[in-house]
Amino acid sequence: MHKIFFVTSNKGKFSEAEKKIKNIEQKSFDYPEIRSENLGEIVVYGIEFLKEKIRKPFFIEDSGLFIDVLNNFPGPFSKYVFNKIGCKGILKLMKNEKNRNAVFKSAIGYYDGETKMFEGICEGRISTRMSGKKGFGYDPIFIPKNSDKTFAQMDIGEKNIYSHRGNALTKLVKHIQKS
Ligand code: ITT
Repeated sequence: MHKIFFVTSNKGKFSEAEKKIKNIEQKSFDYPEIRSENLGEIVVYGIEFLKEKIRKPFFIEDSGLFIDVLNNFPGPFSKYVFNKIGCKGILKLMKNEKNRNAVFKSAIGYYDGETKMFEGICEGRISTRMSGKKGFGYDPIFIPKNSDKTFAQMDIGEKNIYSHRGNALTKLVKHIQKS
């Protein structure tokens, strides 16, 4: 079977995917990301742009952190906000806040001649301080439900069990196995 390309510039995302799908290769290729509250829409647009340019099969993934008390901010702007204010900035915004509920969401679009979408979510909370050195992005401040560790305190295998991306990847793996 052909290698599957994961089109992403994010090494952290790729390492998580590689742990679940052996036959993949990271590919860097810029594609436009539209502004939408809906991650699925962003992904579908990306696939439409890429499908004539990249050898199939390939997939892309869009994800974000949605914080309850901040009206789901930063959501689809998670990367931009992370680059501007980082985990420390989010902790500042959440200072003295009792409601720390947050959700990570992931949408994967897979193209092998037709487009298939797979979504995953991970409920959890924003910690009161940064902990852990693993992972990327908001991992040091996100504690998934049913755990007392941040994602940054977990190795990739453990994070994948809980995470939005791990969840979406499981659905993708099932699809690949049956096709
Ligand atoms: P692509 O090239 O795949 O688009 P990206 O980093 O630009 O990589 P996104 O546009 O999907 O990815 O941005 C999502 C941002 O949300 C990402 O840069 C992180 O800051 C944050 N994020 C998403 N998933 C995360 C996770 O599992 N752990 C920590 N932060 C995460």
